[in-house]
Amino acid sequence: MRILILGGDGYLGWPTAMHFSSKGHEVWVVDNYLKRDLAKQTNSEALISNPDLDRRSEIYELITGNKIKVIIGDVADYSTLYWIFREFIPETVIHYAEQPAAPYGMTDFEEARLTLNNNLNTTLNTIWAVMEHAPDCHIIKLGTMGEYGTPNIDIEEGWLEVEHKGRVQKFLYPRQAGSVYHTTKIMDTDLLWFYVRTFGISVTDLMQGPVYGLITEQTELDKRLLSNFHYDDIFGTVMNRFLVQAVAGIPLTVYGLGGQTRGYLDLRDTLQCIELALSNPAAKGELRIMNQFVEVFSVNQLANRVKSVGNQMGLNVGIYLIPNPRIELEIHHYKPVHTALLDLGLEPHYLTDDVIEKMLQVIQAYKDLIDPAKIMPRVRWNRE
Ligand code: USQ
Repeated sequence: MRILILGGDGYLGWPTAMHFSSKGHEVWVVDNYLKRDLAKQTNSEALISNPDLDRRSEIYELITGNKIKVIIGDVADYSTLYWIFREFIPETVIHYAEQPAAPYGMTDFEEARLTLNNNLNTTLNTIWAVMEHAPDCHIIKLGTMGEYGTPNIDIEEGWLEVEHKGRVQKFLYPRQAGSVYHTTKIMDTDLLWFYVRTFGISVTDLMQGPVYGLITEQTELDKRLLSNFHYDDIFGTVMNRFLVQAVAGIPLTVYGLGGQTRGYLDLRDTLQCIELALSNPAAKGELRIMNQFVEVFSVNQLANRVKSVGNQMGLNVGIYLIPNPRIELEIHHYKPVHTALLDLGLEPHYLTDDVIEKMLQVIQAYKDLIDPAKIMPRVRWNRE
């Protein structure tokens, strides 16, 4: 299959590219290094400095014999995406080309505007490139569980049937995000839904929870193929941050009461879920929404798991409850449905003690690269 990956340099994009290329698909990746640039500007560089995409693709080809074609370009610029689609005519496009960090978008006005402009333009451009040059192409779009927020009712998988004054209709599940970044994902879903119901394109929108981990089958081939793993307060997700803090001997930074609950998944399961979506495409005129996570944990539960495994390994792991830099519920109901991907055949990797231990061991090799200045939160939702 011809697979186009937008945002191919990212934490998820690069492992996805190697995964599909290793299965014999023809893979092109596009990226403009936006995330690398923002990370540099904010002193939030990844733990392991990765070679650029051209170099990573060369290394990958030398080791495996498989090719990944790299295009350095901005998906938010339609003329770039237009020629790529005209030339490649992808059968599936996987859209990761977004500013992915909630704290970054909450920094100030310019950061909010960049997040909004980039994320909505990349989505609109993808939709139009498909409609104009590859109308049969299936769009797989990475959304977020954060679109739903933390409502006081169970979270359904994308849609909710509403009965009102004796009549019934299915609507997008009500969404109320906790950051401008998460709000752009809601807007993306609305845009996709408009073009699906009006022009009949085929879309899978994956509501993903926070991802952890840095190991996939292909990253094991050579350490230069590792994903760009962040542990900073801006681009790092909570579990990855806790793993690095445990190795560095810094108490785990639980925000507020630590009852914030989310659905988590292993990086390897992101690849599995994307593959399941790709092999079982949405129909034309269908917006298929699937909740993409494996297990539900509170921040306190994650911290306690890392502490317990870390201490068994001889690390000295403490937990530090710090004032929450975000505005979010710290104790709340959280019961999201997540059966669609399991029904398609997802075989989850669970967060066992062995998995935590293996991740800590990998990170221990990079202990000297950990910069403690990147740990404490620098962005606050409350601007006072
Ligand atoms: N948290 C801590 N301590 C930390 C970091 C985070 O207690 O040191 C808490 C946060 O306050 C939050 C929870 O952990 O309640 C998750 O935070 P996160 O930074 O791991 O995740 P989030 O900002 O929501 O964003 C991440 C990805 C984003 C993706 C999202 C899925 O950056 O791209 O969309 O996870 S979800 O959280 O389900 O919306």
